[in-house]
Amino acid sequence: MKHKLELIYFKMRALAEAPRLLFHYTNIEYEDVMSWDYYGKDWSEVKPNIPFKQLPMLMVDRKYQICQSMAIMTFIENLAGINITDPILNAKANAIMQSSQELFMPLNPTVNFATGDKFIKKKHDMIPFLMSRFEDLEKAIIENDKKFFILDEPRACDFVTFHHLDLSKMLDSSIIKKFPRLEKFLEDMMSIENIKNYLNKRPELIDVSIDPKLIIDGVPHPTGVKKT
Ligand SMILES: N[C@@H](CCC(=O)N[C@@H](CS)C(=O)NCC(=O)O)C(=O)O
Repeated sequence: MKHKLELIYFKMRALAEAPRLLFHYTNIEYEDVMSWDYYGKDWSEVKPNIPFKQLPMLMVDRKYQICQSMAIMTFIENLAGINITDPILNAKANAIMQSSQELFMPLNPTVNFATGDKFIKKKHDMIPFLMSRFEDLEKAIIENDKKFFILDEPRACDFVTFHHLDLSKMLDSSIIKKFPRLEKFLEDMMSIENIKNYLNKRPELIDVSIDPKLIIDGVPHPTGVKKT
């Protein structure tokens, strides 16, 4: 059964990115909609009525509200019929997905919003955590001995990991270079045709650490939760 799928979010490259990548990989049609366009109101008015008061949220058939980006990922995998059914592999995949998702804070807000000295301090403070988590991820992908983290084809955990590793390059491009197996993983993900196409056409994130903006339909917009 085909569903109407609307992914509601803001102007930032953060938690909607893995769902977008997975939608493109699985060729599932969906629409990206900004919160203010969907609701016709400012986020401050919308927030109290959203199930967990945050976005992204996937609206299914204008009826079901799926919050929490990891729940959205699992839902897309199930819709596409690519969910990992082996309980051990499924648990391993979830551990990878959760461990990568923990990179969200403070990596994503820093890249999308921090500027000047605040950016420098936040970056400096988070580097030990990033190094340690990247080390764990590199070890996991080497031990599993497949092309991607669990299988020879990517699954939800790979798209979540891809997003955070890819974003880390905008914080400091030298970190990922210390992890050759993770760099190879990024290359393998980027060479998947649908992913390559999506990455080439997605809004570009510019002026990180100075005055971050997303270029949407050719127009630079400051990152954030407000209509511009
Ligand atoms: N655990 C949630 C976190 C969602 C989250 O932090 N959303 C942020 C944007 S990335 C948000 O809604 N910010 C606006 C607000 O909290 O009012 C998830 O994975 O979806």
